[in-house]
Amino acid sequence: MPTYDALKQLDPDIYAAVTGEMQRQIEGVELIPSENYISKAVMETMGSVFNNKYSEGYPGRRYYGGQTYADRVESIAIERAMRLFNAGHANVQPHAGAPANVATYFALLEPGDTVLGMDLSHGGHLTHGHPVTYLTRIFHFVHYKMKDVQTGEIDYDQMREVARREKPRMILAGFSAYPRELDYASMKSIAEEVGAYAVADMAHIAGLIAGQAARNPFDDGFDVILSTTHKSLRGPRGGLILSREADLGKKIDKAVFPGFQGGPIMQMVAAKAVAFKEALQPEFKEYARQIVVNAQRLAAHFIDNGATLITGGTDNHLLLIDCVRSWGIGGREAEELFDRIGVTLNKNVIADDPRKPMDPSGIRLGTPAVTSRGMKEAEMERLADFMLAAVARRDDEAALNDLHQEVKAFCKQYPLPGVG
Ligand code: DSN
Repeated sequence: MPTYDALKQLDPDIYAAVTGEMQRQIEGVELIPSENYISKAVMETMGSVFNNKYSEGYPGRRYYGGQTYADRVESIAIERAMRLFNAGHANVQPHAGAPANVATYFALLEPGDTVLGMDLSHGGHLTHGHPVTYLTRIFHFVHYKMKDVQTGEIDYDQMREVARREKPRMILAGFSAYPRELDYASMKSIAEEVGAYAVADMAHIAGLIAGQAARNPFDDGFDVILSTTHKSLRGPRGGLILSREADLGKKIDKAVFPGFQGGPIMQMVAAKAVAFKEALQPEFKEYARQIVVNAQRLAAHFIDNGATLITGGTDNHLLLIDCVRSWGIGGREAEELFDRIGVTLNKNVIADDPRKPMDPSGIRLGTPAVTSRGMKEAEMERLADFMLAAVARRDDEAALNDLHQEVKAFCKQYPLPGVG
């Protein structure tokens, strides 16, 4: 386990917070579907001397000197990302997912252009055109929804009608809270008909695509894939933009730098390269497969015990539970209840939620992190049982304390990757 000796000596307050967080992660169950545990090699690279380097530009075309090693790591990261996703071009510099999305809009759109993306309460993301973002001051967003929340089916005929009427310049696939596989071929055909770019925001499922446990939108002709690197892909926090054609990549490079960002965060670029190497190994395929198997077992166990899941199950790494229908409590109450027993997840809106985002009807949970910890189907049932017991005994302080101790003891059997 890391000892953080220098930090302890210099700054006891931050040392206490870092070690406190480490302990929280060791003793708790992480079910937030966008979180994961990086390996020790990725963590070492993130803490490396590349932090000290400015590298505006791209390999072989930098504005400052001293780029021998920065060029090397960025070139390796680009080559590995392209190989992993079968892409014609990769930009590994976006600082995070939202900047990757914004830079792509700047690369491919003009102010006033229309984007057709998934509605937030049906699973989309803020950057797909929610009115709270500044993006809606620049671009015009229209949205599609599920036609049936029982199955999660999207109405592609309606999407085509909206596209014919609104003439979007970009059609966005992708989500942060949708448990089903999308029909990329239909979306691409709609995009082609109206002359739009087909762009997939795969931040949540990038690890599943890399591990071939989910479909790669490039196989259906998508133009661009956007991603983060820290979710199911299990790398450092950061963003990634891939394009099928190298030519589009030139526009994207210009938009990322100098269009939108300054210097790349080079220790993260290096750590992305390391994570991509891990994802290229045969065992990553098994990891990706197990994420989905675990999510499906978790879903089945909740359903068998009377819970209502949005779309009735999952094809990927995440589940959405309607807590009001399932247990007569709101999402915030459920999040706080599970926190009490050491199970971390997040409250989440459900489709056309009548409640407010800070106290919605649902919770969102997922399996990338627990799968990294080595848990399999039997452990998923155990986790669901802890949570169901907490719901049943939610007014019994002593029972919740006992459950918390049980969760801690359970977690000790599964060492935290990167930490031990
Ligand atoms: N915060 C990420 C998630 O949890 O889905 C998306 O930005």
